[in-house]
Amino acid sequence: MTYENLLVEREGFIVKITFNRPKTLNALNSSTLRELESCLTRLRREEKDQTRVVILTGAGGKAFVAGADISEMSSFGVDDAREFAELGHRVLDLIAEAPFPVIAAINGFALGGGCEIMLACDLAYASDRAKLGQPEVNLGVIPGFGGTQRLIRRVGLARAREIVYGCDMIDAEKARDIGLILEVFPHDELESKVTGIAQHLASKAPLAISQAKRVTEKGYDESLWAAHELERQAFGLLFGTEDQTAGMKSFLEKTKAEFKGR
Ligand code: DAK
Repeated sequence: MTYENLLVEREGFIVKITFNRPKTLNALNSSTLRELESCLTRLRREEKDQTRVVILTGAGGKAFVAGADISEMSSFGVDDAREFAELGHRVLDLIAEAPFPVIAAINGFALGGGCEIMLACDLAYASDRAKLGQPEVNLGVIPGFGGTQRLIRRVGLARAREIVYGCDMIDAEKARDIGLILEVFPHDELESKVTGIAQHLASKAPLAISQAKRVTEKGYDESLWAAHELERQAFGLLFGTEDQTAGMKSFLEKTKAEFKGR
């Protein structure tokens, strides 16, 4: 897969997607979003069996993604803005609903749409140089890629309002303390730490992870009863997989299971 604005590299079951517009601090234009849509769709369809974990990061060492591309957005009318928002929502839903975990490696600025991409990922880790935030109100708009709603769910209503109203940048340690990201690593170690986490997840039963992701994602907005029903269905379904047989057999025989994703 080759793209103009993304670098896509595969190592075994792990795919690293790097936003690659360093001159604009990896700002998200429509063409980058369309490329990400096409890349994620391909990983979910044609490369489903080979893909267990995806890592998202930014090129240039200074930014993950510094937001939606303001030069492109500045000329939008109402219809363009709506179309752009729909594209952004589609792409972020592809991340949130992917059958594999997506990890954000925040190696610099993650602002506006960049922070929203991170919020759609399963796990987020940051370098000690990262700065996060939702500065859209400074531009006379609000987060447009689902950020307001995902932010509330991540850090709570009051904290989300403080972040969106105030537009202030949050450093990595504060982001960790308020639950926006999981861990902070020294800048030069971020890549190897995140790769280690991805390898750890890639060794687990992929269909079980996929169901755990689906049930936690969908169940979050359901009633407790409906969410428990989703869990019961997924639990039952997994007993029809080779991985369940292999996992339990390996436990009883005190060996390490090799999961096939079947
Ligand atoms: N868009 C376009 N270009 C950007 C950019 C961005 N978001 N961020 C940085 N750049 C460009 C700069 O213009 C500059 O380009 P040149 O001047 O060199 O040509 C280059 O990247 C380097 O940036 P700086 O020179 O500014 O670098 P500094 O280190 O001094 O500052 C910074 C870094 C990240 C603090 C600063 O660049 C900055 O404040 N950037 C903008 C951050 C921001 O406001 N991000 C949020 C964007 S708004 C919606 C859909 C989506 C959204 C909203 C609504 N609907 C459809 C309803 C989402 C909105 C956003 O994400």
